[in-house]
Order: sequence, then structure tokens, then C-alpha cells
Amino acid sequence: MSQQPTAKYRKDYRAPDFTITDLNLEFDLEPNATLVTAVSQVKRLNDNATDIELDGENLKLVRIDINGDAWTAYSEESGKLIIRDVPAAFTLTIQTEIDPENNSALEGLYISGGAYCTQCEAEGFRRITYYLDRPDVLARFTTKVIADKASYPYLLSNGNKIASGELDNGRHWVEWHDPYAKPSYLFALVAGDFDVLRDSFVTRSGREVALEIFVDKGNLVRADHAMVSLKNAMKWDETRFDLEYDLDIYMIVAVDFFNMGAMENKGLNIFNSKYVLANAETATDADYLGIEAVIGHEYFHNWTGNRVTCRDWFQLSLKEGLTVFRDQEFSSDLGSRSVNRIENVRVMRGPQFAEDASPMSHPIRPEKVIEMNNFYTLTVYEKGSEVIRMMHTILGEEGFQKGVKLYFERHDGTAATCDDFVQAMEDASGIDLTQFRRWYSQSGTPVLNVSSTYDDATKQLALHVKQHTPATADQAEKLPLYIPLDIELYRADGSVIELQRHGEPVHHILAVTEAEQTFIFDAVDEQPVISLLREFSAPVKLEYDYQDQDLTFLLQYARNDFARWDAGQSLLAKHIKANVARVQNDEKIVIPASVVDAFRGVLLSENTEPALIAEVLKLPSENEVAGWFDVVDVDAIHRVMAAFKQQFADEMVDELETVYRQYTQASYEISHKAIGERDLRNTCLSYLAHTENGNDWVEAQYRNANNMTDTMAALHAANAAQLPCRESLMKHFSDQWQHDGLVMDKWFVLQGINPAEHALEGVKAQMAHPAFSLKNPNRTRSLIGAFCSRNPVHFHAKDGSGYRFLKEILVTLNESNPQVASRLIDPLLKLAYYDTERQQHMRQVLQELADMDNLANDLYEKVQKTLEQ
Ligand code: B3K
Ligand code: ZN
Repeated sequence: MSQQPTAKYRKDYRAPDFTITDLNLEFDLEPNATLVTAVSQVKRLNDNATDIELDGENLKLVRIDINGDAWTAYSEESGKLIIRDVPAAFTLTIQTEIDPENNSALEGLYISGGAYCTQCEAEGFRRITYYLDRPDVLARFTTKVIADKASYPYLLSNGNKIASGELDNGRHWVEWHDPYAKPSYLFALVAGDFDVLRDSFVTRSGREVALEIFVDKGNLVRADHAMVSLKNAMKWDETRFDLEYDLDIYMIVAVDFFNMGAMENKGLNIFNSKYVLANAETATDADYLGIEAVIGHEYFHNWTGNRVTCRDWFQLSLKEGLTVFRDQEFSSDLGSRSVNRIENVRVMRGPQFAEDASPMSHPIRPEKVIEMNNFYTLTVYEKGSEVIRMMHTILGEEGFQKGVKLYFERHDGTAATCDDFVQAMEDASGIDLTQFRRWYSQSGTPVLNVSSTYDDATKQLALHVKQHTPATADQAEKLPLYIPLDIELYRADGSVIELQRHGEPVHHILAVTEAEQTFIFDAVDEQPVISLLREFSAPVKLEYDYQDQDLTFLLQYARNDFARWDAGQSLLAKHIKANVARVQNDEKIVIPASVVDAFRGVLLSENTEPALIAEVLKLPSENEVAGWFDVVDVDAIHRVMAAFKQQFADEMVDELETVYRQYTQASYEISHKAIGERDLRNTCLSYLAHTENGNDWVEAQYRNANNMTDTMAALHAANAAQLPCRESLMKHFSDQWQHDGLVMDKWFVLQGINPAEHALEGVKAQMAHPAFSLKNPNRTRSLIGAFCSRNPVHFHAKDGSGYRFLKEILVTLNESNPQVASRLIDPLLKLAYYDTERQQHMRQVLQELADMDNLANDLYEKVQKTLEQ
């Protein structure tokens, strides 16, 4: 390892010595030599400071002026420009030259498909100019963009357009002004030639906002759903959160080369085209829902992120946890609340719990960071949103909204902390959240152990609740948390027993605050069935000794859809775990008929929403199952999950066939009802594929499909069941779509998760496919990412071939795009959960990475933490 990167600690936060109130930027765009002129109005905040330290990376410094005169008292150090002996207030002009064309890291200013675009969060602005690149420096930006008019007719930046003009040699310019002071990470610039979808939105107070979506030429037909989603989001934020948009224009640009989903730059969102483009031929229902969620998410950031931003990057969850909560509520209000909840909980229990048990474990407000890009995690986002959701549960919608109002009253236009948010919630509601704040500082997944005793003589039920959080890689000591525990009691006839104590009603959300606590309920007239952790009221692992008959009862009778699904999951978990043990002891797999019958009951249930039936019938992923074990036996898990699929298919074949036929759809419609029905039908197909006539079912669906959802469901089924038609259908699809990378991503994923013996050879071969490129993050994630993170049996091949393959890819991406590399490496971090032989192979490739002399900080942080374990 060449040089040790330095870590930053939350406790070391210091207010800046200087601030910048106004920034005038000028970009003279050239692919290899863009000239950036940045004129800042600088003000000293700390009287003792004589030198100003600016951040900058990969920049060629052209000149520095202070108040119009050349300034020579400066030095350039790695990542810094230190200007000495500066006055208390001054105009600072810095000119730098950058090379967007060779910027393969996709951070700062780069070129995607012939258009210039930017990505500045978290610390990309320093690749554009030397600046105080930290979120607590808020300036008003004016940006002038100059470029060749024929190639780049659209020149965009944040705020409102204030001027434009023509220059000699075919160049033109446009100037933008953003009246809202913002940190540099929210800056954006786009220059290119696009098709534009235009619309408008009239806000509640009657202001008209122009809406513009910029897409690659020819893609206009795929932008409608994004526009509808945007208008829905604007309306929803007014209705539910009382928040209105604040500029005259809102622009979204879709680009093909993008490291993540999208970016909330003020007034000019830049999106991965995956989250903009959709029509029936090219996008699945999941894509449609993903677009709605991400368009909503970025729009909601305008208040939670942009109007109130983060004081420092340790506070990232202030904007991300809150905004994820808001986008989840948006999707739930527009679609099915229970299905949304189920999907979010799957992410928590699968990959988030795994992250919290890995060497990268961190609280939702991290304490120590080497590479900030490594902390855009499921913990900060999804667990962060669960923490907001718990406050919502504790305060109720009304109390929560009062808290949000107070938060904006206090902090609009400033950079705030997570604690500021909790304080507003506390002050608005009068509820003491002192202990609750530990959710911000404590990492790891708490375990909630519940047992119950029922006294038939006194008609009392006692719930004994114990909580503990196992030590994590980053933190040994854990304290009891404030855990809202949502419960319900049922009689054998399915009716609900009201909770009461000493004749008074008791709220169904219990406040668990101690390491051990007992809750007693009176007048419980019979031994009840207890529904626990309803709605996943806290991000914890629940332990309760459920009998099969309690779970089948809840699966059938619980009044709450989420609780029904959850009972089905617990029933599966019990029998999956037992069978993994059987396989390991060379015993036969046993799935009792009563378990299959319980699921058959749901499949045939007439008063259950089809979307919910589909969710109930989906088996947990092999990754989620892996998370239940201290030592993961990928092969045993795979065999058990295959056996469940096969037995469910064999024993329910008639019912699956009936339901599959029942939901045949004549035309394609994007409504939540139609999406749910398709999901059920395609879930049936995923089982039917494993039955005698599987090949016919799947092939017929593929041939008859009039939309991408049904096409992909057929391909998925053919791939998963390794049907004879797989080969020809895959070829047909690739011939049809090889010109379209976004569509081909779906096909690359199937190659990645191919269960066939030769999966790795297939993946390697597909890297030569004309539609594949390691330079494109979407392609890389689809093929390589799917293989490494969603094909456990082959990635974890005993001979270490999967690990060595990933290492080779990481060595390449380490130089070209370390952010993408750092996402791909995650499966290797879970090394401690595998057998000695696999651990040795994993350790070896990690060591080889550690020994590289140019390892990027992104990978360094993860490799080092894992090897240190
Ligand atoms: N705020 C951006 C994520 C930036 C990631 C930087 N590596 C998108 C979002 O969360 O909305
Ligand atoms: Zn976000």
C-alpha cells in the first residue's frame, strides 16, 4: 500500500474559518481542456485565521487573483490549495483547467454519451475548481456556460436562466442564477443535444413552474411516466407535507453513465437514465415503480436536503433517511401500502442487516469516515428512514408534521444536524426523545427476545421482553434503545382482544426501553395468538417461539396485511433453518404438508389483494437466508430453497395453473391493480416453470407477451428452472435488444444469476457482448454485480474462482471508477461468515488488493477493515 489515507471523525467538526457568500462561475467547455473561472466573495469568520485552505483534486491551476491582482502567496498540497495572508473580505478569482473527456470516475465534470454533465455529491466539486467544498458553506451561484452551439444547443445549470448570447466561431453561452444559497455539492451543469419533454405545474399558491425532462434523441416516447411521476410528487408534497416548489423551472436530465440512481441538484436533477426512461416495450412494472420512487425522492430533497442541508457529511442521514421516509410514504399513498412496506422490510432484513453485521457496520450517523462515497449505505438510507419512521410511529402523523414544520421554521436556509431534527420533533410534541437518540449513535441490529405467559385463572397475559444489541466491528458496548413494539392479540375465532390494564385501554405500541421489561394485560379472555412487531415497527430481529399453528393462524386471520405476510415468512424461516440442518447431517429434506397447505390457502383466498398473495408466495432470497446463520453453507441453502420451490410447485400445480389463467390480461395497463395482478400471475409462472409442462408455459408466455414485464418474467423463469427454451429465448432477446443498453441490463442480470454450472464462464463470455462495457456502471452492475451478489453458489465456488474473477475486475475499476469498484466488493467483506477454505481464498484476494500501490481510498477503507477483523 503506498500511502495511508487519513480518516475524518465526527467529533472533530469545526465551523469553517471563512465562508463564500456568492460564487460566479464561467465554464468554457472543451472536451480535454475546459477552462473554469470561479469568482468567489470570501468573508472571514474566524478572526485568527490568516490563510484560507481550499479543496481541489486533479486540477491544473491557471491563475489566482485577489481583488483583481495576481496573488503569489499560495502553495498546492495534495488535495489542497493554501492561500496565505488573505484579507478579511475579498474577491477571489481562481482559474483551473480540467479534462472532462478523460474523467472515467464520473465525479466532477465528465462526458456521458456526448453530453457534458456533473456529479458533485459528496466531494466532486473539488474536481472542478478549488473551493470550500463542504456542505456548511452556502453561496448564491451564478453560472455562465460557453460551448459550441451545434453540438451543445442546451446549456443548463441551477436556478433560473438570466441571459444568453452568441459568440464567434459557432459558440454560444447561457447564464443561470440560483437565488437560493447552496453548498457546492448541489451544483450542476449540463451541455448537450437532447429531446425535451415539456409540461408545467401550478403550485398551490398559483405559481406556474415549467417542467422539462431532457433525454437522448429518440427517447421522448419513454419520458411520459417520469413526467407524470414528477407532477404527482409535487402535488403530494403540497398535500401531505405542506411543501411547495420554490423556483420557476424544474429540470431533469437523463444520462447513461451515472454512478448511482440520481442527484437532487437544485432545480437541475441529473438522473441515471434507468430511472427516467420507460414504456411498455422496454420497462417492467418494477422499473415503473422505481422511476416513481426516485423521481419523488429527488424532488422531495428540494426541501429535505436543499432548503435545509447537512452541516457535515456525518449528518448525511438527516437528508437521506428523511427523504427515503418521504419517498416510501409517497409510493405507499399512491400505491399499495402493504406491498411497499413488505418490499422495504425485505431490504432491511436482507442486505441492511448483513451490512450491520459486516466490517463496515456503522451507526446511521457514522463516527469515522475515510471515503465519504462509502457511506451512501443501506444503513444511512434505509435504516435511517426506519429511525424517522419510528419517530412517526411514536408521535403520530399530526405530531410528526408539527415537528417537521418546526424543523423548517428553525433551519430553512441553513446547514443542520440530525440532532436539530430530533430536537424539533421533541419540542413540537413534548415527548422525551433522549433515549431515542441512541439510534443515531449505536450501530448493529438489536435483538428483541419476547416470551409470554398466560394465566387462565386471572385472565392475565404477561409479555416478557428482552433487548440486546450484539457487538459490531465498530463498537463493542451497546445500550438499551427505545424500541416501539406494535402488537395485537387474537382469539381463536380470529377476533381481536382489546389491550387493557386496570380497566384502562393500553396503546398497541409498547415502549420498550429497558434491557428487560414485562408488560401485563388484563381481561384477556382466552389464551391469545400474539401478533408481534406489526408493520416492522422497529428495525430489530424478533425472537419468539412461535408454533406452526400460530403462524398459519396469523397468515390466515391477521387483520393487517403486513402481519399476514410476516407470519408466512416466519413459517418459512422455521422450516428452511430446520432443513439446512438436515442437509448438513445428510438427512432428507422435510416440508410438512401443513406448511404447503397454509400457502395454498393464501393462493386461493378470494378476499386477499393479488399483489399481497404474490408477496406471500415469494420465497426469501438465498442471501436473506444466509443472514440467519453464523456460518453460511451456500450449497445447503441452495438445495433447501430449490426443494421448497419444487415442492410448492408440485403440490400446488393445479391451483397455480388456475390462478395463472384467471389473471390473463388482454391489454397492458399501468395501474396498481394491473401491476399487482401481473405480479401474481408471474409469481405463479415462476413455480409452474418447475413442473412437467414448465417449458411450454414459459415459452408460450414469452411468445405472447405484449409488455416487458411478462417477457422478463418468462425469461427469469426459463433461467431459474434451466428450461430447454432458455437458450433460444435468451438469443432472441439479445438479437432484438442489443442496441439498447438499458434493456440489455435485464439480460445481463440473468447471465449473472444463471444457476448453471458454467455461470462464471458465461459471465466472462458476455463481457465481450457488443452491448457490454466495463466503463458503464449500469452494465457492470448488471452482469458482474449480479454474479457476485446474487449468485452465491457460483460466486462462492469452493475453488475461489469467483473471488479471483471479482479481484481482476476490481483491479481495473480501481483506476477507472473506484466508486463502482467499492460497491462491487461488498460480498467479499462478509468473509467471516464462510468456512475456513473459502475464508482463505477471500483473504488472499483481499490481501492482493491491499498490496497494490495505487489502491483508491474507496477500496482501501473496506479492504483494510475486513483484513483487520
Ligand atoms: N444524494 C444523491 C446520492 C449521492 C451519492 C454520492 N456518492 C442521490 C440521493 O440520495 O438522492
Ligand atoms: Zn437522497
